[in-house]
Amino acid sequence: MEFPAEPFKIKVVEPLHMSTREERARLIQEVGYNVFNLPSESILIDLLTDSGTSAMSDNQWAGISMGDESYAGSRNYYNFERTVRDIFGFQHIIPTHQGRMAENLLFSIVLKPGQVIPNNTHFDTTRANIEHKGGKALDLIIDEGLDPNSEHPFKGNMHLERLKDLILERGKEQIPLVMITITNNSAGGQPVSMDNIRETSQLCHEHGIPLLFDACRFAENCFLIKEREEGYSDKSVKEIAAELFSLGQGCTMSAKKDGLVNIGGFLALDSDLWTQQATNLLILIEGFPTYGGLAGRDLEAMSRGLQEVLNEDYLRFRINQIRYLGEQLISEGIPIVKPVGGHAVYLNAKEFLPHIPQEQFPGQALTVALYREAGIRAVEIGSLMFAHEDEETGETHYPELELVRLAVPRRVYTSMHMNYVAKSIVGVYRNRDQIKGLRIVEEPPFLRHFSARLEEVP
Ligand code: P70
Repeated sequence: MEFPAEPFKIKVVEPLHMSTREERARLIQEVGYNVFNLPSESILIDLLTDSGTSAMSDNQWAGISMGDESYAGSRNYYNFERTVRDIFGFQHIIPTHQGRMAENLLFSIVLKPGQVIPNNTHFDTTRANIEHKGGKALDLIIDEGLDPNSEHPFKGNMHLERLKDLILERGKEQIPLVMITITNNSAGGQPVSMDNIRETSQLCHEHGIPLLFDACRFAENCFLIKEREEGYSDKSVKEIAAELFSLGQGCTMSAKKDGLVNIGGFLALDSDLWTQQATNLLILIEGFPTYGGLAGRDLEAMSRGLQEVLNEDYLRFRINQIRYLGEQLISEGIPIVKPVGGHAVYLNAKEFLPHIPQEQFPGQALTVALYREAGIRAVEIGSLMFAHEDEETGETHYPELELVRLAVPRRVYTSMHMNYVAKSIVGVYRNRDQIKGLRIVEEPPFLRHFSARLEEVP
């Protein structure tokens, strides 16, 4: 196994905070067994998310000092627009403060109640934005994507036959657009192949339905295409991205991931009509079109981050660092989603904790144990995030996958930190039969995982 060396030097450091097991056990109980409620200073290694947690480069920080904070027409907007057009190729670019605002704008203008939006797998905010507007979010991933042990190289792929059946059944009147999430976050950070995107694009084109990308982790997806898909090893990641985006008509983007920034996003569209409608709404709820809820300096950092993320020495390190963590866990017999995907290692909580039934949130129970035993904050991607009641029968529908995601922030932790994480998880695995299930005490009406409170089942 290769030890991935960081292709950067460290210029500024931020101390980590140590705590004892007793302190953590008390705290996690106090916050209702929900790691979103923990103060970050009580955490040693924070793998809650790769979103907004990147370390910016000296070049980005220099850009921050070049902020043009004019209300309209900031030079940073023009730099940002040029960069996004250059990489993504879409006609119109609407900046937003983060990804979910791009989703909110998009679904506010295209979606009518009762309509459906298919995706390989919707992430939580996308699903919630669609449902909040009365639409139905459908996940149409290939079967291999739901099998944690399948080694299929593109487990994020769209199930083309199911998509075709859906289009034939509902028609374009009921499907305002089709989405593809790259990489497929809810199903293990797995990439989508160019071939699959091309076929999806053709199918959509034949039926006059636009195809849009959820592009948060586009550079990682394109790097994995370069590594795994025939015919792409000699192309640059930028060329691969250009080909990929040419197959769709727009994207939503949370630049908090592959934009290498702490805040920022955008909606990019080819359609003049949709752009006009989204811009009108943007001015009402987010900001003027040349800043869209951000400061000029944020746009500059985003523009520079989007260029830097295409650096292939960086991407090789990034993908290999996560693989390095995953392979250490595999070699110790710990059940994870295979192959290791783009931005995170996903523990398979169903196999890790076979004694905890799904209605007692095995993923959340494992997340709690990782924090209590080792000060590591992960996030549950399972029943707490996605289980829901069937509208007609009232029965609870549990997701197929019960995962705990160890999302690695970009350029933040060293490979030594990955060793610590791997060693700690091995320790938790050895004592896994001590881990208890959980039940919900309090929950909000949507996106409950962010704020629910739970207790241990004795
Ligand atoms: C994550 C965060 C955000 C996201 C995403 C995809 C594929 C849109 C968005 C929304 C959310 C999160 C989850 C658990 C813990 C903390 C944060 N994903 N599409 O970590 O983007 O957050 O900018 O509104 O993954 O995966 P935004």
